[in-house]
Amino acid sequence: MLETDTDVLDDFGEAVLNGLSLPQKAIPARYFYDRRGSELFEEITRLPEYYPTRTETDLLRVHAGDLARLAGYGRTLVEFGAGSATKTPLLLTAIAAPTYVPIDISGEFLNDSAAALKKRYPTVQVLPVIGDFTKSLVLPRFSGPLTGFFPGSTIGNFGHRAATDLLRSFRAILGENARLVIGIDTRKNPRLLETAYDDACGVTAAFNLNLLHRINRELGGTIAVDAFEHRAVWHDGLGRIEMHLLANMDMTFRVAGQRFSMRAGETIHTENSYKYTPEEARLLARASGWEPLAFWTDPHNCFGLHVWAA
Ligand code: AVJ
Repeated sequence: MLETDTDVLDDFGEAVLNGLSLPQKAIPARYFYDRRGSELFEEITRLPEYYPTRTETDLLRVHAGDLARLAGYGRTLVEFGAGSATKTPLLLTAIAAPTYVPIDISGEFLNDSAAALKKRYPTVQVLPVIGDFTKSLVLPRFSGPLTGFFPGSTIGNFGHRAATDLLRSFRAILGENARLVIGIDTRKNPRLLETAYDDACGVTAAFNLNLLHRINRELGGTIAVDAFEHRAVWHDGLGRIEMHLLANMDMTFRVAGQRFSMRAGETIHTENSYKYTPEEARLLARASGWEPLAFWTDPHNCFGLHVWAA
């Protein structure tokens, strides 16, 4: 019988085999973002139901003057992630950053977006760093204090303990007198949250189900994707939206030579997206060694833009 050699499995393969072996099956959310997944996420950010992207973008625009005063004018800007074509330029211009340092795990994605930015802002020095900012990471030396940028409520994908550890490590990476501009999604009416994560056009469903296609494609999976449904549920006690893939029949399948079975009604947990009240966000700052400096929100209190000081 042909068995896939577990030794040759990459990070993704290992995470999937481990995750499918848990009593509550679970796969970390960072594996959504293959090429197709990244395209689908782009589409999500333009959905009427998905308020975070446009709300945060508006906040960056409206508070450009405040950012210039509070977020470190003329400093090197370090972004945790490859950067968004609309949000990054807004902060870069607001603080008149001479140098931009995007950090991302995907070299391909990073170089594409760095090249695009260089073209639009020829006077900004762009120094991409390929690396995993959830692991230990050292930046080249820069003169003067740094400003970090962590938009999109990406922090919401981390549990409270992991979020605190991550923000603490950002502080260590950025060094003395740093600032952090961070977007954090707000706790709100569960119906609004569930709609934002289960849109009428089914784009978020396609984004979630793409993970199964990715497993089939990259890990020789035999999963019947049609036998799964997208679910988004708000968990009030934990303050998070959970995304799941729900099996609608009993089934067995193989991944990388290993056999798995699922019962009808059983799920694979694919994402947590934690939400914070403004007070909880400030507690998160202090718990990870940052001092909250400023907080702005939209008229509906949908999304929070924070500036913290080291
Ligand atoms: C990119 C992690 C911030 O949690 O809102 C969007 C990802 N998942 N729709 C989020 C996502 C479903 C998004 N983050």
